[in-house]
Amino acid sequence: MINFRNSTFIKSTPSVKERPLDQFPEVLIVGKSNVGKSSLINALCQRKALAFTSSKPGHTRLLNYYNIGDAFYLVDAPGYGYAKGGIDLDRLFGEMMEEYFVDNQFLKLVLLLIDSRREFSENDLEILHYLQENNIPYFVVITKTDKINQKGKSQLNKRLLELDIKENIYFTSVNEPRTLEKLRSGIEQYI
Ligand SMILES: Nc1nc2c(ncn2[C@@H]2O[C@H](COP(=O)(O)OP(=O)(O)OP(=O)(O)O)[C@@H](O)[C@H]2O)c(=O)[nH]1
Ligand SMILES: [Mg+2]
Repeated sequence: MINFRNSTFIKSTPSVKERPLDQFPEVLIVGKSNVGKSSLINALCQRKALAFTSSKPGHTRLLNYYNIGDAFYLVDAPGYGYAKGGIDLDRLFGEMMEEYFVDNQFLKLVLLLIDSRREFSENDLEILHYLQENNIPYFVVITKTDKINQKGKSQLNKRLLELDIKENIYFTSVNEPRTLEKLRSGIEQYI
């Protein structure tokens, strides 16, 4: 069993070339800006402020490495789909990811986060197809499910079916511990 509570922030880096020296398997978290990446890291580790969260999108600009239970790194990537102060986060994300994915023998799993209230964006779909084409294991992690009602849930399920996403879907809310427990066990199977 991996002890998610035993987690520490290791480093922020603009490039995967400067990944931490200790080589652990990596689980990468990607998703649109403000989808809840940093919040999910905190919730998985049951920590309040391991990862910095913000109600303003575009907060995370670097690859952030978190050591989880000395078992693997969770890697928080910059969010895409948001341009701020002349910084093109999509370009930043694209360049960083291109480099990150190439020959990465540490990468075990990608968590693609999707806000339960939003449509899949072009970027989300691009990433999804990239992961599928390159046979990179991934989970589609739906976030903020506490924000949707029954009608929202059925719309969401319809959308997932239309996109032919049938397996490895996790419905999560940082306010619902059971949903996080399921995700933790799912992740453990890939480490
Ligand atoms: N109700 C609810 N709010 C959430 C949940 N997860 C995240 N949020 C809120 O969503 C906002 C954005 O969360 P972050 O975790 O900072 O999002 P991010 O994806 O890291 O954003 P960037 O770093 O800007 O890309 C914050 O106001 C969070 O409190 C959830 O499960 N439920
Ligand atoms: Mg963040």
